[in-house]
Amino acid sequence: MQKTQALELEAVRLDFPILKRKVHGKRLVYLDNAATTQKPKQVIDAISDFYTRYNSNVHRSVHTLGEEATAAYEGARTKVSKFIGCSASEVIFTRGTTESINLVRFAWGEPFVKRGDTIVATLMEHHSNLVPWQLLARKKGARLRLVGVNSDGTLDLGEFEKLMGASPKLFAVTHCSNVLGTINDVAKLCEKARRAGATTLVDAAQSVPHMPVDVSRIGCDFLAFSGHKMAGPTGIGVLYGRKGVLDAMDPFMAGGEMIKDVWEDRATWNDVPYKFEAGTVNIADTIGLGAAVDYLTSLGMSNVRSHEAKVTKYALERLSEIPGMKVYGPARADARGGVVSFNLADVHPHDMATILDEEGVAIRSGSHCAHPLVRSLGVPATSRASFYVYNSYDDVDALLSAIQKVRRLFKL
Ligand code: C6P
Repeated sequence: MQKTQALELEAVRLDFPILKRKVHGKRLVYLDNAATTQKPKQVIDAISDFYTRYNSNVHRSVHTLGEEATAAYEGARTKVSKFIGCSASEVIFTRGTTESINLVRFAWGEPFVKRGDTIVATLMEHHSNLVPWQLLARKKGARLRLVGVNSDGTLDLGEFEKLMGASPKLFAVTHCSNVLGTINDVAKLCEKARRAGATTLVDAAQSVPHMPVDVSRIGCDFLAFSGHKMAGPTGIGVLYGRKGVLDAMDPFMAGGEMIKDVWEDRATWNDVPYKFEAGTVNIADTIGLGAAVDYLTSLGMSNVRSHEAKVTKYALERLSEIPGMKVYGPARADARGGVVSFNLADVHPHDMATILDEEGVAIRSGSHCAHPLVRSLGVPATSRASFYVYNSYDDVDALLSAIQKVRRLFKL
């Protein structure tokens, strides 16, 4: 295949200081990007600049530092809103995807889900988009139903159609599987779910960092993602919520800034999104996320997507040449994100990951916080390589040569 790359790869790699380090004396080949990505100096500098020059609380103090911090914090909200195609008042900052989904569970699920209601999710979900619905269903006496997964790693659309016939209250689905890499057609699924009367939630933890995502085109009510998976810091994430839906919801947490007025026995709520941002927020990391959005925007999300698709295609082709190799998920690289789960013969994934680490290659092994899905594959765990903007064909070659070492050690 032709080894062209859409990004200025060498320049991109220079932006990420950590890529210069060695592991066990070898060049670091970081292929654990679905767990968390590395951070460019632009993001590291933005956080450091906040603490060095204008550290202050936001929305409270009228002094210069307070004004500057508030402007930078709200500036990050505007950047995120433009990045995903919504208005700034529809962007709620949370700690990450997990907190975003739990916010919906408590603030939307508590008032709106009733006994006997149906909630539909899929077998492809990360625990963060499954366990909250199990708990909500149990508490409310509602039913949770899951759309199954076909052997090619796609959703069982026949079962989806059938479950929509039960007029579900909520449809929750991942945009891109963190195990199979499958990209789901969430615009089509959400359109059908909304026609069936459901409120819709998209887990975009593995899509917003890797491809252009426009919530107005998806047409969902909620969409959740994490900063740390998109070159931003840990501890910051986003819940997009459709304005009308957010207005009708209860607050999530109670405390400072989420109120309009408070009396001895009651309170009224601030406007969205502030109604959902109680207490002192994570200012530094929100500003860092804004810098990550700037960084990705400067690369261009279409370029990010096409670069990852090429590297993934190359990885799929090379892995499939290895005897005894089982790769999970859709065969075509254009039907999947930059996540490749695999098993080699009966080598345990933890052994695989440990030996690869000795070669400087960082992958994840385990069940990837998706036990029902991995169980359905008939294995206890998988090895998983996942790519980002700084990964190259050379990184795939390093993965392959480390796997050859595993084959030699296990005499395969
Ligand atoms: N998946 C992985 O290695 P948090 O932890 O809140 O930032 O993201 C949770 C989450 C939700 N949905 C999907 C599809 C995810 O992939 C993740 C995080 C990591 O696959 C850590 S388990």
